[in-house]
Amino acid sequence: MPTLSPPVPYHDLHGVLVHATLRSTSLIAIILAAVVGRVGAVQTSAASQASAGVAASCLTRPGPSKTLRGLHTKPWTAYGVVDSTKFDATDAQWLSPAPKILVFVEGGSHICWHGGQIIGQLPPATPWVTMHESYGMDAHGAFFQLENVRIFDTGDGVTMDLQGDVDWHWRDVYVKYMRDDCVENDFLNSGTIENSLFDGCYSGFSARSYTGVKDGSANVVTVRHSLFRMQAMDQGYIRSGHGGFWKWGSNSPRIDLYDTVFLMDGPTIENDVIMPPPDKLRNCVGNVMIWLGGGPFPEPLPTRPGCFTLLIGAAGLQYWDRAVAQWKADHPWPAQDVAPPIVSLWSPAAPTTLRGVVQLAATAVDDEGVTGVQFRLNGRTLGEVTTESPVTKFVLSWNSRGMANGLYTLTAIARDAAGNTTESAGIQVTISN
Ligand SMILES: [Ca+2]
Ligand SMILES: [Ca+2]
Repeated sequence: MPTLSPPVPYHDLHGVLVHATLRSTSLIAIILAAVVGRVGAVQTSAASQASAGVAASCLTRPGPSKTLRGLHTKPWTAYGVVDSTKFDATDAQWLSPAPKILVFVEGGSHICWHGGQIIGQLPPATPWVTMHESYGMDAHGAFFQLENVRIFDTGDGVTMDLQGDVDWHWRDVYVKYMRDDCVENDFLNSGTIENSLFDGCYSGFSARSYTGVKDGSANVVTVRHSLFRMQAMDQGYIRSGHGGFWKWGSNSPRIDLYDTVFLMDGPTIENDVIMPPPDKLRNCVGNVMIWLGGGPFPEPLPTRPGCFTLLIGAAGLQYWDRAVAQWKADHPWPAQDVAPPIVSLWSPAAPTTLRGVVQLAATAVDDEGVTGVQFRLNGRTLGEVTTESPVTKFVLSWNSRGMANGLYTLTAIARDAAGNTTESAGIQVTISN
């Protein structure tokens, strides 16, 4: 009997995919030795930079202070913020299913934003066009410093999309499951990202202008000691998948790139690129590209020594997992988990007929982590609780002959470690055996 397949292929991040992009085992061994040697070096330099306070917290600067607290369930705005205002949002959380700008801050120069958690709640099946209008945060003003904020499940993580948003600075930011751009800088300003984790982006870093935006090709964006992972989304611009890291044009800024790790599990489905455009890459030292996709890595690597190291397969995945674990150890997070997971049915994704043994699949993601997904038919549980494999996917093989023929509503319930649960929207299925 037929089994259901996902509507389109998705990539298995945790599959062990070792591809022969390197020509000899000895060369692989040399590169692995060099990279393994540098794991310590990168982490040491990142840790020393964090502890040395290359950029001390902007809360220590002079200026008026505002402390934000509590759980906000509606979008929040601050217009006309005076120069050098410091927002301490350490004890604030935003949790909203609205496809809107969840936090909007606009004003003068040298605004400081520290901490807080911004959590979207739109399920993975939400169309891209809706997610495209959703933003974790709009940060407007010259010399805006953003630090220690966590953002989950919006379209863009943070956007600086005004001409005056010059010389922005992010550090210790954590952006997860971002359905459009993890970083949006479409007015092509200079900016810096450091010590930040981008764990699951549809597109990585956008600096591609609208008409009327000033030429930014003399500007520079600097990324250092950071981690970027692309994540195939159920709903992309045209189809499922993900873009590349750099959404860049001829008038976009130059790039300085240091000690940053990138993970890619398949080709880009967007009009963008995985590697920094060669004519835009100014300084480049100590970066790692992890390729888990099929076939050889799809773009040329920069030839300059010490710029990028390519890792593939299990060694690459291990390198990534260790780097993320180190980042999280360096960024302890005491906040209570207030947010339930987001979950949608992935297969079937539309009304269908089930016969025999079928594969049921849900996509579920949590701001912290999903511990399991349980499928239900008319509210009655089906089979065992499923665990995540591959990343974001929960699959149950189920024999539909155990249920009488007829029309049912299929749902999936996702649970996080704190016991928060969400039940997906239902899909009508007809069992016919
Ligand atoms: Ca965007
Ligand atoms: Ca949670």
